[in-house]
Amino acid sequence: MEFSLDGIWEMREIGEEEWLTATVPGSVMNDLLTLGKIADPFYRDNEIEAYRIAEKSYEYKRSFTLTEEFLQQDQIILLSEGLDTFATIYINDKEIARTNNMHRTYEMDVKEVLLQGENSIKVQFASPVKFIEERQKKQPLVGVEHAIPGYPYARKAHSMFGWDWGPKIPDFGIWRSITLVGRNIGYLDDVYITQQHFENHVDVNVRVQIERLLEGDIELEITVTSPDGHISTQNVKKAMNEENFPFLIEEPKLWWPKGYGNQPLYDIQITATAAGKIVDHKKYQIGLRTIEVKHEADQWGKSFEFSVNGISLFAKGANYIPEDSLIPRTSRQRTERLIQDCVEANFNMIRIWGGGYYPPDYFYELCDQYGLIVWQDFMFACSAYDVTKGFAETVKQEVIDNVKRIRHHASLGIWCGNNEVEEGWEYWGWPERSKFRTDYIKLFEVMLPELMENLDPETFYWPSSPSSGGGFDQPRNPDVGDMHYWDVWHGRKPFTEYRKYHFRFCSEFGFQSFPSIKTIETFTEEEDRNIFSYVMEKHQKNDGANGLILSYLSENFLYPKDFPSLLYVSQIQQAEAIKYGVEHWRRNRGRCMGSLYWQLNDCWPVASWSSIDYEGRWKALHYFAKKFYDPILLSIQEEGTEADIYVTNDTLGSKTVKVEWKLKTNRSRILKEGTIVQEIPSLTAQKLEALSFADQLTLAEKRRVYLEALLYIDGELYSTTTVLFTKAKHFEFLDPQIHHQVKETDDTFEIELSSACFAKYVELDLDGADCIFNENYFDLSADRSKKIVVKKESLSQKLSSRTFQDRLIVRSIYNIAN
Ligand code: BMA
Repeated sequence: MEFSLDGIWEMREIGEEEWLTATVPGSVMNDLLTLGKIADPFYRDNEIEAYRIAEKSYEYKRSFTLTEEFLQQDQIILLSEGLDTFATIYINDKEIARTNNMHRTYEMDVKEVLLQGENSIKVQFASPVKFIEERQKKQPLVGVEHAIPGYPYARKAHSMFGWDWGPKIPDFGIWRSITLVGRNIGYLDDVYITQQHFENHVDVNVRVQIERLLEGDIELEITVTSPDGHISTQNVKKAMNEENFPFLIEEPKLWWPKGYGNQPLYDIQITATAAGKIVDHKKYQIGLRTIEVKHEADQWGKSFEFSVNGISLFAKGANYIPEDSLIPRTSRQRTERLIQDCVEANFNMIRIWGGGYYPPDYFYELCDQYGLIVWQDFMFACSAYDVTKGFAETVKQEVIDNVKRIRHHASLGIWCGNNEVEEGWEYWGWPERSKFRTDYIKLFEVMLPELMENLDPETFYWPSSPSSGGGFDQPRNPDVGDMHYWDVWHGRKPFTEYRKYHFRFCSEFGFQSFPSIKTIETFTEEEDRNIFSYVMEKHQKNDGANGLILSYLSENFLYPKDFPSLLYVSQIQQAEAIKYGVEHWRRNRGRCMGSLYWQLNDCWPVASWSSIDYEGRWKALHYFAKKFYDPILLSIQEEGTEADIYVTNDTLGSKTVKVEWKLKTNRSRILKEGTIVQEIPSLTAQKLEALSFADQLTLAEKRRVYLEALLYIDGELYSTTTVLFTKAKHFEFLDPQIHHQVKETDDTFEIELSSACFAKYVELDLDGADCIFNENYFDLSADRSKKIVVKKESLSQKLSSRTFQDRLIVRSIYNIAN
């Protein structure tokens, strides 16, 4: 029997008189915000006020009534799935436990203190800020400069203390469910599901461990239900403390990441019964697949590639950070939207970055269901750690809790010790001779791998990202292991630098932009809307980076005429930068086998590296990602007056493609053209043609001429791309006079667009509403119209054809200065 303690509680600052209404799971700041006691911490500079709350301590309480029957259970535990972070728990005024780790699941035996009838529970939370400040004063630890110093002391999402994209508002509270769980006779302590793949079948083994509370027979029943509803069952009448149930699955339906096949899932249910009564029950969903990470010596160095069911794939995705600085605002629904946005942009992987928290179960369920491979960091990032006995113990428990919770998921592809800690020790000027450097090895190269050997030997463990395999052995070696490349952006180099490298797997690289004007409007007043204003700088956590965006703009684009144009062109620039890198690495498929750009999402409205802003709006980069991550990619590598045309085929079948190329003037008059038909074998990148336009591209013509390529598959136009031979700021764009017309069907709006001459980066947006266009920030040639489709279900509000048409805003690069 269970008794949920979720729901309405009361809370107050410790020392205050008045109790306020609170919600559990929840958080201090979210409760205060709901009550109107604080203003929205994301608005203007309200972050400062919100931070003050984290300097105080709060307490939560509620009462609850238990029956005699409930109390008669053999064991009763208080199951706390998430206490953030420094909590002391009292039941009926007796102290039960103290906690210090947000990432842990705590089980406390509380039967002795519970009463029949009315009971009370109180949870006191000490200020997280005070805790780290005191520790840091005694013994400073290095970490990132954007966070409150001392944050590595707390097993609490680092980025809650501030990051170079996140505010310093370390919220706290009972952040996940809290339940009284009664147990009788025995319970399912651990279930471990493994699979072994053979030519025509898969052996699935379900290992069940039982914890006994009393003597007596426990019967176990295990049911495996295949995706087509076929059920197989096994049971044992008198279970031992450990039992193994092997299932032979013939004609297995394999799970594939998005782009390679379907995501069939098998249900596994385990029921424990004693004397005819169910005493425990657990259920899991698994996918039948193998995921290996190949890290092997080859002619370039040492590979880093994911192989699923024996197929080596190019990983395409981005880095995920916590979805909201106020965690209670997150939901399955919101995450599902984000995961859908990922698969829509042709991702097959998502990296859960180590500076946040381990996502809830539904995150992994959605990744299983939609076909995203999860790169899972353990929650350590960019800092030194003091591995005391106590620290090691709580981390060990945290690892056990989370690995056991997550390891059965089909989507789980890799466990990674940390984000950039090995790199920090090697390159960031941290003290050479330090106990903490030794602690690094202890934690990430001894303790974690040992634990993983036990808990999840089937999933690849990688000590750090980036790494070349560990031991401080050149973690930034571009030819070995994975790589974080930040010379573009933090190193202020132009994004053309990306082409100088053939990383084996680029797990981080990024470029900033501003969010949509509609998002900026949510946290600013009219007078704030200038990128160097106090408020805009408060919403830029990478110091001086609004200037850096502008500095990069000066290299590439004309000076924008107003604030909205600046936002727009900042997004174009970001999209072009990342595309420049990804297309290059995909052209070098085989040597490079992965690209995860920094970063997918935001945790509040901010200027950042994200491709989707806090309000869920797709930036230009996300639309570009959909194209540059397309399984079949047409790309042009231009250099001077040369242009090489490539097709990358990341599908499981070979493709016969036709590519037409046309050298055109800015009025879209064709100067030269050609056609290539070629077979592109599965999982390869091919150079189709090396073009040279030295004759056509005189200095003056360079500024008026573009190359367009069109890819046809089975006679249908599949995609198009264009390149300029000069920087966009120097190209002679003419007024394209874009004409558009909206047509309505049952579930869509279709926009037909045409232009009088070449139009680049055509942006569609809705005034006062949002939707997802099937394509955006595209180019228009004067000799061909284009149809863009909007599914009505993607609209943020219902619009008639008339209002859709009225609210549609169309602009292109020409408009930034005109
Ligand atoms: C990376 C990340 C983050 C950071 C980002 C942008 O290296 O791991 O720490 O937010 O760069 O600077």
